[in-house]
Amino acid sequence: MECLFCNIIKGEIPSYKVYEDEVAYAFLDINPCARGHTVVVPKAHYENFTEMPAEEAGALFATVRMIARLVEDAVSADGSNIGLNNKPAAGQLVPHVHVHIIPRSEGDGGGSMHSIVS
Ligand code: DGP
Repeated sequence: MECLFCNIIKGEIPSYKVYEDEVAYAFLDINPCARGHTVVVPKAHYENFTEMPAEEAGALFATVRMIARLVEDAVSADGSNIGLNNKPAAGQLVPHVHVHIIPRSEGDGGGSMHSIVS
C-alpha cells in the first residue's frame, strides 16, 4: 500500500529535510504549529508506535533527542513539545510512525500537552 511518509523518505514527494541517517528521516511539517516544527520518521514502515519493536523505538527516540537539540538551537527556542499521536483515536492522521518536535518559546501562549484533551 502507498505510504505518504515512505514516499517522502524515498524523495518521491518533496520535503524540507532536517536530518537523515540510516534509520531515520526528519523534515519540516507541512502544517507547522511553530517555526521549526519537525517530524521524525523511522525509515522502516510501522503503522504506529506501539507496534514497533522496543529496540527500534528506543533508537528512534535517541535520534529524536539529538534532533530536538538541533532544532531548538536552530530557531532559538526555549524548549519544545516532543510527542506522537498513536493511532487514529489519538489524532494520528498518517499511518507511519512519526514524532513531532514543536519548538516553544517562553510566553508563546501555547500551553502544555495537557491542553490537547482538557
Ligand atoms: P499526525 O496528526 O500526528 O498524523 O500528524 C501528521 C503530520 O504530518 C501533520 O502535522 C502534517 C504532516 N504532513 C502531512 N502530510 C505531509 C506532507 O506531505 N509533507 C509534510 N512535510 N508534512 C506532512
